[in-house]
Amino acid sequence: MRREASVLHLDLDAFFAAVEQRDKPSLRGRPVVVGGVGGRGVVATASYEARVFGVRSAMSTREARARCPHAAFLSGRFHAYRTASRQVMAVLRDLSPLVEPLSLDEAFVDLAAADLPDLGVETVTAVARDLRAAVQEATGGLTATVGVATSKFMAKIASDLDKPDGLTVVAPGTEQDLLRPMPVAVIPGVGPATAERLRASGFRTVADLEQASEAEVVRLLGKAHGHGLHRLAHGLDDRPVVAEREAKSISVEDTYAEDVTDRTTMEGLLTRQAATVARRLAKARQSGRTVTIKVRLHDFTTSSRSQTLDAPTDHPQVIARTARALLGEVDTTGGVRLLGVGVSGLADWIQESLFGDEHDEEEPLTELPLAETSRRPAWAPGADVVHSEHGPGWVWGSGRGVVTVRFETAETGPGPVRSFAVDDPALVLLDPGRHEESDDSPADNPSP
Ligand code: DCP
Ligand code: MG
Repeated sequence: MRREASVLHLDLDAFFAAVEQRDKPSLRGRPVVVGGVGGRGVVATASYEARVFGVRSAMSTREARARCPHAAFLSGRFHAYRTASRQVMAVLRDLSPLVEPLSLDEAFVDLAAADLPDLGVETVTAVARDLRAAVQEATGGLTATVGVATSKFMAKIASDLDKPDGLTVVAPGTEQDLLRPMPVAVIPGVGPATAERLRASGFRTVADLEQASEAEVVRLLGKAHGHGLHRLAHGLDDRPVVAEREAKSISVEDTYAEDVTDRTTMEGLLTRQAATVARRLAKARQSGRTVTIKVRLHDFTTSSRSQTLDAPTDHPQVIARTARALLGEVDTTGGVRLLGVGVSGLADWIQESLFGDEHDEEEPLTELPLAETSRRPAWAPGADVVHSEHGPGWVWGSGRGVVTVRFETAETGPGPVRSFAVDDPALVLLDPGRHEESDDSPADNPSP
C-alpha cells in the first residue's frame, strides 16, 4: 500500500457493446447484446440499456432474448475490439511508461512513474479526468470508468464504484471505510465457492474478515490462500504495476466463417498455425518453452490450455504436436469458432540441439480441406459489409436467401435498411479479423 493514491485502474464500459454502438449509430442509446447468437450461445456483454432488463455477461442468449426481445443481438467483431484496445493502451502509455494491461479493456497505470508535479488527491483526480477524455477522443467515443487508489486492489474496486463513465479516487487513509461494508467477494481470489465457505463460517463482509485472526482464516482456507486474503481484508496490497514486456509470446489465431466441428480439421488447422508461429519465431530469432492453444467454442466461451516443454523450441512439428495434444483436453463437441496457437516464455537464443537431424525428417504438413473452413462466411449479425453502390454497412439479419443490411458507419447518422439476395455479387462481407497475428496476444476474454 502506498502513501499516495498513485495506482490507476481503467476499465472500458460495456466494451464490445460500446464499440458496436459507436460503429452503428442506429444502435446508440438502445439495448445491444454481443455474444453467441446461435441456439446455445452465451452473452459476452450487454449495453447498459440492455442491463436494465437484467441481461448479463455469461447468461445464455436464449435467456437474454426472453428478457430483452427488442435488443440487437450481434455476434461480435474482434478485430474492432482489438483495434480499440490498442488505441486505449497507447493513451495510457502516453501518460506513464508503467502500464499493465489485464485484458483488452482493462489496465493498471502507475502514476508514480508518470511525470506529474505531485501525487496529491487533487492532482491525480485531474489527471484521471483528462485521461478519460483522452480515451474517449482516441477511440471515437468509448467511455471508461477509472479508479485511483493506494494499491492495485483498491484501485480496481474503485473503478467499479461509479460505472459507467465515472471516476472514483480513494483518498489515502480512507480505504478501510470503503472496504468494510463490502461483501467478501470483492476480494480478488474469492470466487463463489470460497465466498460460500466463508459465509458458512459467518464471514459476509470484509469487516467480518478483518476482525478474524489470520490463523482463523488460514484454518478455513489453507495457508497460501488464507494469508493473502487476510492481508487484503486489511487493505494490504503491495503488488507493483508491472509493465508488459514486448513480445512475451508469438501467436496466431483464426476465426472461422462457420463453426468447425470435425476433429481432424481442427488438428489440421492447429498444425498449420503451428507452422506460422514457428516461421515467425525463426524470423525473430527466438524460441519459447510454453505452447498454448486458444479455443473459442460455438457458444463464445473461450479457453486456453498450455504445456511447458523441457527446452525452448521453434520447431513446427514440436509446436504442432503439443498443440494437437492440448486440443485433446478441450471438449469441442458442438464446434469451434476460433483456434489459436502461441509460444511464450521466449528466449533470444535457439538451443543448438534443436537443430539436429530431426529437421530433415519432417512429416509433411497436413493438407487441409480448405474449402471447408474458408468458405464464404455466414452473414453473422453485426458483421461489416460493403455494397458497390450503397457503400459500407452491417448485417442486420439474414435468412431464406436474403440478407438485410443497414448502411451506416461511425461517421454517418443512422442509415437506411435494404435487403439483398445472399448471392448478390455487389455485396461483399468484410472480415478483417479472420486471420490475426499478434505479438502480445492479449486475451479476448479477461479472467474475472
Ligand atoms: N467478455 C466476454 N465474456 C465474459 C465477460 C466479458 O467475452 N464472460 C468480454 C466482453 C466485454 C469485455 O470482455 O465487453 C470486457 O469485460 P468487462 O467485464 O469489463 O465487461 P464490459 O466492459 O462489457 O462491461 P463493464 O461496463 O461492466 O466493464
Ligand atoms: Mg469493461
